[in-house]
Amino acid sequence: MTVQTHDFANAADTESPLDVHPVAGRIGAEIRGVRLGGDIDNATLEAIRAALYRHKVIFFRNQTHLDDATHEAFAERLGEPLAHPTVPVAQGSRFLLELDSKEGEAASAWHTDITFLPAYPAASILRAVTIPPAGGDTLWANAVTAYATLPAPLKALAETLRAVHTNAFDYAQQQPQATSEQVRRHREIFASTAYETEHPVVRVHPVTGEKLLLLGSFVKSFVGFSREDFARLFGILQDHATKPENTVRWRWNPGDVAIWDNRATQHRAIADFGKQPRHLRRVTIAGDVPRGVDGAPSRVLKPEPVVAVDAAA
Ligand SMILES: O=C(O)CCC(=O)C(=O)O
Ligand SMILES: [Fe+2]
Repeated sequence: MTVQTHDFANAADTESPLDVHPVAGRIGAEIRGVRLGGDIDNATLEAIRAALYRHKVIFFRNQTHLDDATHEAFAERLGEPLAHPTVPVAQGSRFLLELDSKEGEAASAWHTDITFLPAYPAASILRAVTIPPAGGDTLWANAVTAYATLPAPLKALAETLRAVHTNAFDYAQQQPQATSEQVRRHREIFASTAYETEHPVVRVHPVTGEKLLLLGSFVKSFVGFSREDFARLFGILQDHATKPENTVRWRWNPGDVAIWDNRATQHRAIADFGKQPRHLRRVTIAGDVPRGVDGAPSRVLKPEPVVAVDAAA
């Protein structure tokens, strides 16, 4: 029997020196035979970077040798690590964000990390420490194919939109099951400084040149839209971006590492694991200020930028 191979968006790169196994049809690949760490050789690092841009999220099993220090050391090889702007780093670490579920909570709304900042992270590196025997998977969606599969009139409309992203949203409204302690933590830690940034809804990826949809749960409005019109149009675009066909789902084992192109994806946890322990640690890599299709950059709204006063004026 002849096996026919047909093109699909997420095919493996025949030129890659790595052992790459695409997971879903549009996004995600597992890479085997690599040991991550600060001592990784340059050729492997470059091949990892290429696989990251191609597959948008890449997975490595059995990285149980990693601890906080070697996780950070690997991140420093990939780029410039960036601590979370409001959540204190995990004890004893320089950049690590701890995601330790208490009472079953997890980041279960679709989002791109830290888009309330203008130069939000280019990539995130997430390491699984404790994973429930069942449940607690993570989903990623491809923001490039999300744009590419829109009908032409919606592409044209999306390219004209600007969205306001903020960390100071109503957590209790977004997570109606949240305990009062979780709501308090959101307000007093996550949103202790309110950040707001206006981004283009269609961003041009600075490395691949691909157009992509920049949305997710930090978006609170479209510039010039009423609440109602925003909610409907956001729903159309966001639902399109996160259709199952556009996603990959990862079943974690402790010691797994996922690295995603945080410019080209959204992701969310699946909070189906009750009160079983679930603990992961993340390092993010600094990004750049987005530009829309017209070349216009993103704009900081809060904290209010200090405008230099011209002494001569
Ligand atoms: O807990 C998860 O599965 C995802 C957490 C998350 O959003 C992140 O690490 O950025
Ligand atoms: Fe996240």
